Amino acid sequence: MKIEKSKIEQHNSDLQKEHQRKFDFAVADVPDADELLQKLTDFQVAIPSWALGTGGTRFGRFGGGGEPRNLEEKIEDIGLLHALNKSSGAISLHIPWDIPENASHIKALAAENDLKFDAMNSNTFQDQPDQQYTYKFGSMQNVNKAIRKQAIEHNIEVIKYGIELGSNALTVWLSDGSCFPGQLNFRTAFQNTLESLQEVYTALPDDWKMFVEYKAYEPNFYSTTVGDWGQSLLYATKLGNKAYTLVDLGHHLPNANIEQIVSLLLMEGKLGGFHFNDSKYGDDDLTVGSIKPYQLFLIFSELVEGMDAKGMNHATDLGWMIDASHNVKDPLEDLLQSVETIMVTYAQALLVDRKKLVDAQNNNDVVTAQEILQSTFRTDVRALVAEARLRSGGALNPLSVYRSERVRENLIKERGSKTVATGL
Ligand code: PSV
Ligand code: MN
Repeated sequence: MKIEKSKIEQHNSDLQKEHQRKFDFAVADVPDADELLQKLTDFQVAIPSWALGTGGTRFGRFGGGGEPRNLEEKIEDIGLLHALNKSSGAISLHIPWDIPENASHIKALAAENDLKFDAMNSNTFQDQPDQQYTYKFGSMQNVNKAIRKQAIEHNIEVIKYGIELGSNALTVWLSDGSCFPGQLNFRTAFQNTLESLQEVYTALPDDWKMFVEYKAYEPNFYSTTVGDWGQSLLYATKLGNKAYTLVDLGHHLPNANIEQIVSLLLMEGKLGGFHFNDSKYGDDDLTVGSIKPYQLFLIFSELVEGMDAKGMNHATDLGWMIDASHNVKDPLEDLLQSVETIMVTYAQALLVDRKKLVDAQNNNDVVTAQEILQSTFRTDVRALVAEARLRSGGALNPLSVYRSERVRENLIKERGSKTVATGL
């Protein structure tokens, strides 16, 4: 399904007067509004191909209908989101859930929808029907060399698909680890994993990056072989300058100071990619900013400060992706909410008065430092984000157009009520 441009224009003209009033108010306090709006326009968040259907837990899954049945329909869904918000201009594929059988056709379809191919994701955390060896006891860490080889070859195949599509990054997330003490030797597991990653790294084109994603636990519950940012950084450092750490917000133990982690990784030039979601307890994969919006703001504040300190381009020097799951909401509505929150939080982080903050820090003025951050966090920047969207041809209120155009109902009519997106 496509939303006609005229519908978005009609919606915008209906809201224009109200928007202008809010925008005039918000922009009055912004020192360089054009620069800010340009940064917001440039910033794009990739949507993973596996987030377009209803997720589930090990207790069940309650599909909402109209889910994309193939890669083409996934691209159409992201195209629809992007037409509405103009900030979702990239797709991240998971192999083998989304093998591009005909790469030039898939590339053309993505271009038609104004989408780029973000990082490619490999999968050695599940067994596939045609696979020779099982990953039950790990993939790259496995004590069996033939199993490690199978995992290496899979990753190299993923790179090949990515080259055909014009991607330039590989994200490796390993579920490797152990469920019980004594099950494996930590150093052997690390060394096997490192050697396997090294072989994949050798196959990486010069202009590609490799993201090593860490996760504290799940599906393994005693140890994880890439369990935290220290281990990821160790692998990335040993691999070389094309390897980076990837931070997924849900992959930390409770109350971890993620803003400090990203700050130090940026300082070391080793932060490569980012997966947005939110959580209350574990890797809950909830809508971005739905549980801990202030933490998200503090993380964004460090990202902006750290990237500026290195002269990095906010939009292109890191890989930005949503990695969420939608159990009770319409996945597309949830993604619109997540992207909106990311844009709002990014805008707020851009508005932090860095000079005043540095002065407060240098004077050990804790109260002022806190006031600066909290008053920026409490500033309503939604009209600034909406203005950037308007200037790019998006909708002032994407969610409202999505609902008034009855997108889900139409998708159910088109695709049926029982479809299940691949990978779910
Ligand atoms: C693992 O929990 C993860 O965050 C990795 O990024 C995976 O590739 C993704 O979720 C999808 O399962
Ligand atoms: Mn992730």
